[in-house]
Amino acid sequence: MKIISLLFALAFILINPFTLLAQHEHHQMPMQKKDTAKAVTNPAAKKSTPNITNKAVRSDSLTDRFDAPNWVMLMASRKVNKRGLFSFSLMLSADELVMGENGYPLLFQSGETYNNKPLVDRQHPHDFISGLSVAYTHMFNKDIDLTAYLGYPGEPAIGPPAFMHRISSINNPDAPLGHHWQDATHITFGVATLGFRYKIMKFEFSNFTGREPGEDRYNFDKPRFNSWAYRFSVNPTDNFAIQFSQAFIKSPEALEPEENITRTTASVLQWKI
Ligand SMILES: [Cu+2]
Repeated sequence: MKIISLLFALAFILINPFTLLAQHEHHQMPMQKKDTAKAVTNPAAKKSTPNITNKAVRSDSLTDRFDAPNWVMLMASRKVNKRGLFSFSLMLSADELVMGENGYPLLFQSGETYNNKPLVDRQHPHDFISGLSVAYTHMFNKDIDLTAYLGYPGEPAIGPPAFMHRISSINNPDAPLGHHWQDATHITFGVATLGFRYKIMKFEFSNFTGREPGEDRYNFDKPRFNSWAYRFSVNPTDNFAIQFSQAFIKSPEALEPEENITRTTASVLQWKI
């Protein structure tokens, strides 16, 4: 296949020494020690103080405190006849290689597991192959086109673009705290989406695998195609994107396989560079 345009959308490894430093200072703060001492000497406080700390975050191991989320994305597209566009995308992440199997420290973050326990105050590493997809768009006229998309893994039509594709991640590559609830579906092993665009509006419908990626970040999880989603978006100007979406996700969490989730999201993105 002749690739006529090859685009590196994001190609960086971001190491954030300030986060490391902040974690370190926090750990060393004398105030912290004083508070802990108080809590221990006052039995009432001891009983009522919930354990909101995460051992892993406060551990002295340097690897547990290392924060360097990273990803690289490759996109290629090719015109097919006069009205078609074929595109391919690949997204790779060396999160696990760089930061280990339990990801990086992120206060109040949750989502996915490490050694079959929920991750708390940490962001899980992303899969080595975080995206591998093909899409075909057929233009009927300048106002109307139809897109078919297949991803393994890929991103179903739920929510705003995942945080790593948002412009805000250029300055802050750490996952936002809403990641697990809002756009965690961006790595889904098995997605098929149909999208219909009319002028500035787009309607998409996805069939996908509900289960989130497993702890093995180097494999391809089993495709199940047991969940559904739709998204309605409007892009009124070049720097405004509005969407409303709903997803019916079957058994997303490995630790709570009986639970299904209906996720409803609405977002407005505005950017300026
Ligand atoms: Cu993610």
